Amino acid sequence: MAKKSSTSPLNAGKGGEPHQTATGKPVLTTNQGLPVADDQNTLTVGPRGPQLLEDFMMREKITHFDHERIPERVVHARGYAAHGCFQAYESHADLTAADFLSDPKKKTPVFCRFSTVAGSQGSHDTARDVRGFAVKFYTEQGNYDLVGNNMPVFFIQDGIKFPDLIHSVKPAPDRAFPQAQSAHDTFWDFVSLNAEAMHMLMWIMSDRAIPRSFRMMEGFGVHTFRMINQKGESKFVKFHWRPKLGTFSLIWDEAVKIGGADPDFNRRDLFNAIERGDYPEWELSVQAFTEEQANEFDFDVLDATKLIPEEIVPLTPLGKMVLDRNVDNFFAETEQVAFCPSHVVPGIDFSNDPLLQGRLFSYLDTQLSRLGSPNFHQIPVNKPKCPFANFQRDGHMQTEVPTGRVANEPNSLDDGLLREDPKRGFHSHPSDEAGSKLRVRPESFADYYSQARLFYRSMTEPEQRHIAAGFAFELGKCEEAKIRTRMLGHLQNVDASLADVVAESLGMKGQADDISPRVPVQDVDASPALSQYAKAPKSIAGKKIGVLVTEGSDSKLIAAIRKAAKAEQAVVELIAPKIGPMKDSSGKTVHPDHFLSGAPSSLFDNVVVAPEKSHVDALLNQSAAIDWIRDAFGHLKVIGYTAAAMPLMEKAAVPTEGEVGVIDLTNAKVADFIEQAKEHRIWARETEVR
Ligand code: HDE
Repeated sequence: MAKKSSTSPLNAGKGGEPHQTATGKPVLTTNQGLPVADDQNTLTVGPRGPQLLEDFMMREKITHFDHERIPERVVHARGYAAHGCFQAYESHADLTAADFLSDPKKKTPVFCRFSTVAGSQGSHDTARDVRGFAVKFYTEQGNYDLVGNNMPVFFIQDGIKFPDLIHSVKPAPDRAFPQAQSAHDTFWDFVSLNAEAMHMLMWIMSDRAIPRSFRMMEGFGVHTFRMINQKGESKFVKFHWRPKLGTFSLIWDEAVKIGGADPDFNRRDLFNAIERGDYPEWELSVQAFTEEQANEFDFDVLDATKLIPEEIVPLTPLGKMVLDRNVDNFFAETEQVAFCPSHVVPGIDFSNDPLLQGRLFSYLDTQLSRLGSPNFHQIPVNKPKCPFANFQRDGHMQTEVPTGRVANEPNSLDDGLLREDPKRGFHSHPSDEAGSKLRVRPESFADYYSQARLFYRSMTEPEQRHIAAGFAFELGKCEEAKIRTRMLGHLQNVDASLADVVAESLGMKGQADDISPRVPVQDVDASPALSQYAKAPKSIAGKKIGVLVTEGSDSKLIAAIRKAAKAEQAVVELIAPKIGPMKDSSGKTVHPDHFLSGAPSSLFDNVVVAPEKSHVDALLNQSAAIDWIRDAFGHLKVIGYTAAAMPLMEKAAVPTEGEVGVIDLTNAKVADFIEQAKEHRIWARETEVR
């Protein structure tokens, strides 16, 4: 549907215009610029004879093809990105010397990549997983990478455990499955032996792990960072991204079905939104707090398994990011972008969070093996947009041509070039550090359950149901009973009612291991800000209404739905039994967006069933049509229907009499449908259908 402007495939050499054919078309050349006369046939001896090794053009082409792939990212392999821009609302110079945050007039280009963690590049978008949320700010003081996730905490407290965590969630090394899933023994064995994972497990079993759209996802820097102003005054900060559209998620059954129907669901959604000019936006905020405040908290801010409830430290909005341009080439940009948490600018510094410190090593290291050269910063997407220069030289794929006799510093031979600037340069915050060399976990990191409890108890009822169902589903996939009983033991420490529901679902009541928390579990006050549904905007902006139509469907109704949706910045797509053009009731030609069997209702946020009467019999015999309606009901969508659709509704066993969110469009106005759709889902229906 979306039109991406076609771009030139040419790599015209510096200053060179491509050769042209007699018809004015650019000429195909080899990588050396040699015009190619025949790209269809290999050089052979006679028309049916052996091929010649001499065919350098064929060898160049095949050799290049053979080397097209680079290692995929060891984690976050599957991702999707876009370009955009960040602008501060006002000067935050009191907080940080970072100039992109201190000048509200400055528009800083950004490149933002979203990703799943566990699956390989070809896995599906809707896997239950953390989503990466990585932003590269091309500031005038150098590139700043904020490499975060869509959840504010992490599984482990120390980077040395990261390879174990990732090995446990990746496919088992002997059998190479399951792909893109945490629902298996190795993962649950590992996390159940690492109680520090409990808080993150709550998030990963929650709806946050199956976002409706990248555009509807929060982002978090996770670690505690520092901000330092020009005067050298420092505060700790936690970064937050808030989507303008609100935070929304899929339902698990929907996510599973979308995984088959459209494995590219999230990336297609982002691409299409940007192509149609519906640019996604996020607000960047920080929770800023002093070291003295940090010392008062009953958790350690250096522990990445803990968050700071907004009720304790509210968010300070800093500015806005808008993504408004899709990449021109996926490999060149999205695949080759190299994020490193160590890419900071003056005014932003690290804390001693041991997980963050581990990351400071890992990302640069991984880029070297992934991109193959310490010159990866020269790849256009990684290149700073401000001037950069130093005496680092040579290496694989050096594409710059550094000039001059001198490549060392200090020097007295090359006066006038490249000197440090203590005023503008980066200074680490001079914090006092002293102590013995140790391999220990701080005692202040020992409370593994209180914030898991805080998260669970801050959820609305549907959110709690989904968390319990998530645990039951995943543990139900574990073959080893000892893993399930161990996890049930942990859940007892988090919340006994949650543990009971999960145990009941698994048929394992009374089988929890007895696990003693290292420190007493606290009953902390709930943090309503953690619930995505409690604060969900009543809006269908950015969402999709799917309308099931046939030949002769009511043109006025379709037009009314389109008009109402447009006013709310939502999208309407028509789904028909045949993809070819058809006529609506006014005789106008309509081009459906989807072919029914390829577009289950799980792809849409809300649906309308609007067939023309004489085509209903044919639909009654199509399971795709009946499943379409039944699933929409099961996925708690608002369903609009016409009188003609009644036999379909009956066959799908969807109640129509007095059922909330099931709306007869012959009696009600489309406006009522839209108003109900703004609720996102009819949660009250959930206990009836599941
Ligand atoms: Fe990463 N992580 N990570 N991670 N991470 C990578 O770097 C690593 C962690 C995150 O779109 C890798 O370029 C270690 C937390 C994102 O390109 C690698 C530890 C958070 C992305 C790596 C962590 C993240 C990565 C793989 C524990 C949220 C994708 C490819 C100390 C704050 C960036 C690459 C993109 C990617 C290591 C933990 C976010 C191997 C060792 C916590 C969004 O370097």
